[in-house]
Formats: sequence, structure tokens, C-alpha cells
Amino acid sequence: MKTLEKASFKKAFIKKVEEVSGEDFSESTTQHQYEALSELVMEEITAEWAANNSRLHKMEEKQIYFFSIEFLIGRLLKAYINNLGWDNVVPEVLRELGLDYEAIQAKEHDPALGNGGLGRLMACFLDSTAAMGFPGHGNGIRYKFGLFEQKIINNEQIEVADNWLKNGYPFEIAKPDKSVVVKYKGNVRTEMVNGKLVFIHENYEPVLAVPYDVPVQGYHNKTVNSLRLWSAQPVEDFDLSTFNQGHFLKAMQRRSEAEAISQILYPNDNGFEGKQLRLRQEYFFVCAGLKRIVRRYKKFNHGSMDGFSDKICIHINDTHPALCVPELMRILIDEENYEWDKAWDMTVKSISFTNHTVLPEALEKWPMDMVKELLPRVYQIIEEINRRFVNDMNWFYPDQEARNYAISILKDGQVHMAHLAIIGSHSVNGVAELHSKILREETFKDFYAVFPERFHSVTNGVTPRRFLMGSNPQLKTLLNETIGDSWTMPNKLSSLEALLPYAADAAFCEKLGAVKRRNKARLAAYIKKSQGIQLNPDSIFDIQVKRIHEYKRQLLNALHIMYLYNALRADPNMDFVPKTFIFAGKAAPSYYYAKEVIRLINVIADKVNNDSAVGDRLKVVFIPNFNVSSAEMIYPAAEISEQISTAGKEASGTGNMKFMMNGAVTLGTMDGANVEIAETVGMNNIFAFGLSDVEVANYNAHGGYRSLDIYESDPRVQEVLEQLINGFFSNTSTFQSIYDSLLIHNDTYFVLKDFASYADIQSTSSAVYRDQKRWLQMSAVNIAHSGVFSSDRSIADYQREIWKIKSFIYEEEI
Ligand code: DL6
Repeated sequence: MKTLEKASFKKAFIKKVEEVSGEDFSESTTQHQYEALSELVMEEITAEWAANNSRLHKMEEKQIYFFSIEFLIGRLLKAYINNLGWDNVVPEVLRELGLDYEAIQAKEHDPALGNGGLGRLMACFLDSTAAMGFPGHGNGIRYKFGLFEQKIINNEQIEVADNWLKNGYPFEIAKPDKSVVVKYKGNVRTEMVNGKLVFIHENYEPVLAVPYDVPVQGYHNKTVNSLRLWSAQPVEDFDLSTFNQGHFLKAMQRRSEAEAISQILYPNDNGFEGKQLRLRQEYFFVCAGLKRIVRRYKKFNHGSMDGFSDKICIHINDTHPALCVPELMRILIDEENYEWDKAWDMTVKSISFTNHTVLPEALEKWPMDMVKELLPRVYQIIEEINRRFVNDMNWFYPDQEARNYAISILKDGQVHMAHLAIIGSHSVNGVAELHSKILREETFKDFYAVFPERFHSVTNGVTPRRFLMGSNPQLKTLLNETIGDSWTMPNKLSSLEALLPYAADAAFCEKLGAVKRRNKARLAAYIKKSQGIQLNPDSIFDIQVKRIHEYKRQLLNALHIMYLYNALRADPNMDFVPKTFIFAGKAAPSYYYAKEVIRLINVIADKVNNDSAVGDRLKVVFIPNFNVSSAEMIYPAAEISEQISTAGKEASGTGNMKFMMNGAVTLGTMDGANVEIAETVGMNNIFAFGLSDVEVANYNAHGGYRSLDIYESDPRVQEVLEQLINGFFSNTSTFQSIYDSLLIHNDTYFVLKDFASYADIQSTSSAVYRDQKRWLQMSAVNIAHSGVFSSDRSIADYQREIWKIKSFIYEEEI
């Protein structure tokens, strides 16, 4: 990498600000400075980008394409600067010029092109792929409106549209000349041509897919991959002939129907809404993405698709891009004239699939009629895939009729997308050991019996470049001073294990405590400024940030706070380690129950924070509008990481890893990747509680448990449940639906069943906190063992076990 020279950067920056603003530098605004800095960064990156692209175009190396309906990339300016190695020059030059680097970064609208889990994972994977010099690109949708902005008004979640493009986006390049047409609806006509049956899709509704490319810069290397996001537009700017015939509304309607496809991100996480527009979105980025990949491949392979699966991996992120299977078949058969068997072999060899949830309500099933009407040719191909698959199964397993039906793609009037994805891929993986086991033994056990060799497990990871080095610079400096900086190199985060001996070193622990204190103070200042709540910096910062969902059990945390509050009121002199409970997260707008949980937390906060009897010993904060930028400030300030899902429900979790890297201690159930965190740090460096996945499954196999028993036997539970409906926390409205779910509907997520165990572990954690030496030791051990949860390690696992691609820059096996 070229090193950035301070004097020349300063000169270039001043010149660029003047160009952007059209004024003297002294008159420039923060917005101008942000635009100028972004332009300079893009100029630097694009030079390498072009070189990378031309090398990749030659198709000498195998390449991976991540197809995902979400890419939650977060702000990019600082990440680019750090990856370019400019971070030792830019902040200093800006300071010398009297400018505020943080304020400049804050001008970038945080692109919220994802809900959370699987969308953020993709962003971490892109970062790691480039950092490790692998040729890997993203393919998704350029939503005009990202995930809604969350406001809390009268304690309730209010959703506001996220118009992230209103000031333009400096890190994308539109490539209208690379647009492709996506065809919906119409009918399929067959014809015999030279003795071969051909399928002609006619009378379709065309939509133009226009690509916008965002560079993905590697860390201190020359790799620049691409994230390609597609925007939908009408094929003709305006349907003039329809208009001229007097059909004004129709002409307008065509336009808005086309644009609607990339208008807005569906705000559901772990839930499926069978809307036709969503199916249009799924086909849109699948069809457009594959078209360009195929075109490029053929261009450099003498017009032939032969060898495609040796050079291209299509990795489908959950089932939303599962239409890749029939669409690639359609291209190979209808456009490239391959025979079915050869096309199928190429398709299965090219595609691999990651599942991200076992919640039954999130598994996608589309009505057959809807797929048939919207995508008539694709549907025919799905029918044929299904017919051949069922025939094969009946041939190989004639005595397994019921199972053969259970695993078919088309059944009960629906297209089962997970089945399509598994049947059409050579690899299926879960995202943590426990999750993969549940896939093999429960969710997809019938497929596992048929295709055991397809099943893999790759535990998720997160990028340390954003979630440790970028967001916690003081910890980075302390680590460098203590053990050197080899851990900052790609795929070397495990070098943090060198920290283990320092966990018992009082001087190191004191410095670690000081870093945490500064990060807590930074978050406390933000909360004071934005919400007016004064926090006690000596209290334990106990944080639960993630989507609001019943299975994630923010409710358990909230009920426990109610109990603590009751205890403090009953005995104001009780021995109590001060605690600050911090929440953040969005609920899907149509998810009433989750929104009630948000309201409950805010109502509790109102009462507790304003009770002088409690003072600063107990505080509750709900930070509105959780996004990647706020996350970067929250994780470094945490001391306890709340990971309290019902065991067996959270596929992996990745917040748990971000907290751990920043020295928080996990307080959690043995669920998802918490299990591996516990294995890695040892049971004495985690606060584990609650039912196991096997216990939960056993209860469920017998119709659940009787929640009334807990209510009747535990006075703490009885008191807080009554407070939900007697107006104690809010005299204007009660929380009847929450009360009913716990008692009348028998507590599906085992909140009450785990209450006692949760309260116990909370109390244990407070006791340990009194011993700061022990606490900081736990914190250090967590940091030291976080290397395995780097997304570099995940990418290395995928590379070795599934994709088998080579790095540009690393000769050795990664
Ligand atoms: O794999 C990434 C992430 C996991 O860490 C979470 O445990 C899981 O809940 C999440 N799943 C989704 C599913 N969304 N849909 N549909 O985001 O994936």
C-alpha cells in the first residue's frame, strides 16, 4: 500500500474541500469536509479497484458471490480510512486544521440495508473476505429506504422512514450500462426448434435492474472487492404508448410497480410475511446478479459456460436467494442449451447455502399459485426439480413414502424454499455448533438422512477491524502495548491469547479497567446528552442490545429489573451493587407483542429513574434507534453482555462475540454461540444459567410446562406479574397481553421457568463485581479468547470446507 504523506494529504484535502464547496476553505461546513474526505478516499480506492476488477475478469481465480437480501454495512468512511492505513495521518491532519473527525464521520448516513443478524453477518464476511485477499463479492438490493428509524414517543416505538440517499451516497458507482432486464408474469410457450423443445417466456412485465457498486477495501492490502446493489426502474422511463392511448393511470402505475421493488427493506427479522412484493424482490436480485455473473464468465471463457462451477461459488444467505437454484437451471437449459443432468450438476456444484434460523415461523413457504403467476418459467423448473427429486427418493427409499413427501419442495400448496435450497446446493450449514446439531437432528433431519455429506457447521464471527480496532481504539492501544500488534493482522486474532498471562497482572488489569471506564463515560455522556438520563459510572453496565423478539427474552431482563426495584423499595438499605441496565433494539412494526415489551421497558425506566428512593443505584435506559453506529459505541462500554434467549432458539448470535471482544462477560443461556463462548473461556469466566436446549425440547414434547406453578410458588414472580396489570408502572395502560402470554398461554418461551435461575446468576455476577480484580481477570480472559470469533476464522472455515477458493495474497493455507 502507498503510505499517505501528511503534507500532501493536507494540501489535497484543502483543495478538495474548496472544489466541493466552491468557497474558501475557511468557509467550509462539516458536510463539505465529509464530502471532500469521501471523494479523496474513493479516488484512492477506485484506482486499485479497477486493477482488481480487470484481474478478476480474466476468471483465472475461483470467485465467491454472496447473494443476500440484506447487507447491513454500517458507515464506511472510517472503515475505508483504517483499511487504507490512513488512520495515522487523517485524524492528525484534521486536528491540525481545527476540524472534528468524529463530527465529519457523523455526516455519513448509516446505511441500514438490513435488519440485523444475517445482514450484518454479510457485512462482516465481506470485510473479512477482502482482508484475507479472497475474491468475494456481495449481490443484493439497493433499497431506497432502509430499515426504519426508531423513535420512542410516549414510551412507544414509532417508525420513521429512513431516507438514507437524500444527500447522495459517495461510496457507490452507478453502472447503468450494465443494467439487465428482469421478467415477471406472462406465459410460457413451447416450440420445437431443430428437434428440441424450447421454452419461450412471453407477454412478461419487464423491469430494469440497474447496478450500483460499492468497493470493499481489504485491510492494508491491494484487494478491492465489490458489493453490487441493484436498483429497480421501469424499462422505459415512461410508458408513452399507454399514456397516448389515454391510460394515464396505467402508465404511471407501471412505473411505480417497477420502482416499488427496490423501494423498501422488509422490516422483519426471523419472521416471514408472504407478500408478493417480497417474492419480486427475491427474484429481482437473484436474476439480475446471475445474469451479470454469467455474462462476465462467458465473456472471458470464449462464450461458453463450461467450467462455470469450478470458477464460481454462489453462496446463498438464508433462503431468500434460493431462487438461484431454478434461475441458474433456467439460464443453463433455456439460454445455454445444456441437458438437464449436466445443468443440474453444474448448479448444485456452484451453490452453497447457510441457514440462519430454526424458528418455524421464519421458514419461507410461498403459495404455489403466487410463484406460478409471478415467475411462470421458474415455476416450471421448480416443478421439474421436484418431480425428479421425488422420483429418485421413491426409487432409493421405496419404503419411506411419508418421508419422501415430507422433504419435497412442493407440498400442501406451497413452495418450501429451504427444501429447494438444500436439494439444489452441495453444502448446507448452520452458524454455530448447537444450531448445526439442531438442523441435523430436528429441523432438517430427513434431509440429513439422505445427504449427510452436505451438512456442515461454520460458527459465525465478527470483524475485529470494525468491532474492536475501529470502535475501541483505547483497548487496541493497550493490547498493542502489552502483547504487540500481530493480532491486528487478518486471521490472526487468536494471537490475543498472548494476553492470558496478563489476566493475573494487577498493572494490566488496572489499565484495562481504566479503558472500560472511559468507554462507559463516553456512552454515559451520549445518553445524558440525548436522553437527559444521568448514569452512575461506578454501576455495572449490563447491556442487552439486539432485535426485540419473544425468544430473545428482553422480557426476562425487564421482569428481573422490576423485581430488583421492588426489593430496593422494600429495603432501601439493602446491600446492593449499583446497576445500570441498558437496552436497545427495534421491533418489526407489525409485531405487537415485541412493541409492548419496548413500551414496558420504557415505562419501567420512567418510574425507576425518577424514584429518589432508588437514586443512582438502579437505572434503566432504552437507547432509541439501535444501528451499526450506535452499536460501535455501546459494545466497548459493556461489562455484562446479556444473551438470554430460550435455549435452542438463537441460531448463533453475533452481538455476544462483539461484547466479548470488548471485554464484557457473557451472562447467558447455553444457546447458539454462547455454548462455544463458554467452552472457550471456561465456565468460570461466563455467567451461565437456565434450561438447556434438551430440557426445553423435552418440555415442548410434552406440551410445555405449567407456568402457573411458578406464579403460585415464587412471590417475586407473583408481585411483578401483578404489577403488569394493576397500573403500578403505568396508570394509563396495562400490559395485559404480556401477562396473558405468561400465564394464560403458558409461557411459550420459558420466561418464568428460567426466572429464578436468572435472578440467581444476576446476584452472583454482582457479587463477583465487588471483587474488581477477579472481574477484570474475567474480562481479560474473554478478550484473550475472542480470536476464534473473528469473521476471518469463519471465512477461513468456509474457504477450507466449502468454497475451496484461493487468496490473492496468502500463499500459505489460511
Ligand atoms: O447468522 C447470523 C444471525 C444469527 O447470529 C442469529 O442467531 C439469527 O437469529 C439470525 N437470523 C436472522 C434470520 N432472519 N431472517 N429471516 O437474521 O442470523
